[in-house]
Amino acid sequence: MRESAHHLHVRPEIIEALQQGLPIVALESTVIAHGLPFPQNMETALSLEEVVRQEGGVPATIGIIGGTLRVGLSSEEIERLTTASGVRKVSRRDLPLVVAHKEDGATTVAATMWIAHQAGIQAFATGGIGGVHRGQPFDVSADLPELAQTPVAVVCSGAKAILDLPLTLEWLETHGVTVLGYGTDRFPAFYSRGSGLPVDARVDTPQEVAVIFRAQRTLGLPAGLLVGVPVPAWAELPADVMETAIAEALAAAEARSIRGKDLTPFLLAEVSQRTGGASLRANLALLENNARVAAKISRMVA
Ligand code: PSU
Ligand code: MN
Repeated sequence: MRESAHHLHVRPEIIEALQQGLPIVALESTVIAHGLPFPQNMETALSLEEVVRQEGGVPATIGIIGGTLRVGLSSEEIERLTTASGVRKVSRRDLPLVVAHKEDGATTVAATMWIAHQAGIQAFATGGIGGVHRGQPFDVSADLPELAQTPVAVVCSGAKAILDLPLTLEWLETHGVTVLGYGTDRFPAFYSRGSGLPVDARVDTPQEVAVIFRAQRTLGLPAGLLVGVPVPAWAELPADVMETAIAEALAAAEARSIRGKDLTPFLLAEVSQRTGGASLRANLALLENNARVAAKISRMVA
């Protein structure tokens, strides 16, 4: 851990785990503050930590409280981020603002990766990464350049189908991010198990992921590793139901001129409403499953 990072506060349990080389899994807070409705967000945040523990890992939920970057949040702090209004969605460019203004913030995949790396954590579980937005090839999530420059293994169910998945994968290729399929050779499409687009390699065990992660480090490559885990089959949404809901959500966003950082949360909420909550069920199922897989991987890379 960098001594200079004095805006970083790491919980004692996690400092100890780092010192003893125990497996640690970082968890993000934007998905709980802005990606899921209350009270499921609070319940999910706590159950993801529990899942990591059941698999023998130490959970490190990351967020920002009063301008301090926190690695490991208490349940009171998690509650504060899930219930308070005006919690900023913090990606990399927002970090100096929340610190300077001593604000609360929920960290995206990009900001969570950066903070996890500052703390020395190598594995991270989330739902889906940001990507290139459909019809807006210049709206590229800061998650993508973060993956290109921060060496953390990110376990996710691909990128949300609200995004342009072919362009997202092209971007990752251009910038040297290795994309794995966990138990699949297709890139997962978040609510559905496959996008039909190929990954760079299929892996079937946490060991295989760890060997590739270590090879990246041996080579001195700066990039993170993207591990795509399909949503469990029982929670998957049929692609046509999904596509209809997404098309409607995109039209609603267009009609209301919703852009930039508000676009992802808006689309997620719209899609959830239009699928009668089935997309929310899928979202919760894949989050838990990804936390489990990330914990297994963390035991191999610790
Ligand atoms: N995936 C989800 N729900 C979310 C997000 C991803 O299932 O809420 C969040 C993540 O925190 C991700 C962010 O980093 O959306 C991407 O936002 P943007 O497209 O504005 O970069
Ligand atoms: Mn964006």
